[in-house]
Amino acid sequence: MSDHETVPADVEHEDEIPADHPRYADLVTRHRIERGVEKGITHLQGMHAEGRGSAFDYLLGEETIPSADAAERAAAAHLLLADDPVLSINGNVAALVAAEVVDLAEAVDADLEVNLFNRTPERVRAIADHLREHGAAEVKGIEADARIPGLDHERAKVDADGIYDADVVVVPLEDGDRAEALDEMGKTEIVIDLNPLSRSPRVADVPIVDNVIRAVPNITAHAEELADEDETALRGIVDAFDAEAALEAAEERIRTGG
Ligand code: PTJ
Repeated sequence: MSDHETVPADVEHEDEIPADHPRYADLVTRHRIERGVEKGITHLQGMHAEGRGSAFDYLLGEETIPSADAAERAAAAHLLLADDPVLSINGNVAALVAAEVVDLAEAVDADLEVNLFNRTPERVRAIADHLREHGAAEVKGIEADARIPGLDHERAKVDADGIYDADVVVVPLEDGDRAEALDEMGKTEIVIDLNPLSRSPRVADVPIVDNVIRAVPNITAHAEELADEDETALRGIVDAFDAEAALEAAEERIRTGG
């Protein structure tokens, strides 16, 4: 006999998943991704991405490790210092943390921009509507009137007054090509990715090896706590962060559990 309730065979709403289930967080995540696919927000490939991510998360202990928390604090400091920060939103991010990215955008005065690997006008619209349903006042990325140089796929399509002009960009679940191209453009990149060996966190100024579900609200919490700090204090946090050490700590945790 298990000591928790069983999960219904067909979950209509995530409230039906018993909160005391040992795999609760993972079940909620899977459910949100499935719903995202059904609503036309998430690409089918987003399910593969989530599967890969959850394997890394399992090995991390499904918690925000200290080096990730430090990265999230450094990310908050970068965003507060930025002139034109942008949060890049894809189909997985919209399905998993729509309300949370809207909160973060408000906390650091950033724009939200839809940017998709598998871009179609229908998905761009569905994601923008979904973000608005969760409180976003304005969503960029629909016009896509500029291109990231050196990229020949759909992720090159950006707004001239959005990602193209941004000084700091948060790119969760990014593909390596665009991460490198944004780096080439001289932008400060904050990448959220559970795989520390992936190319995107490796080119990031701030690699956050954590689940986007925990990372986004934690960046917001740090931003709220740091909101009254002056520029010197924020610069101190940014300068003290060591990206290489953060990647090494995450890899160590995944490989050895330590
Ligand atoms: O919505 P689109 O069309 O832009 O497509 C989005 C996906 C995610 C399908 C696309 O960007 C893609 O195929 O990405 P990859 O190459 O599979 O990379 C996704 C990375 O995110 C992998 O390194 C995963 O380990 C990681 N990942 C998956 N789920 C999470 C995650 N990282 C943080 N939190 C997660 N929940």
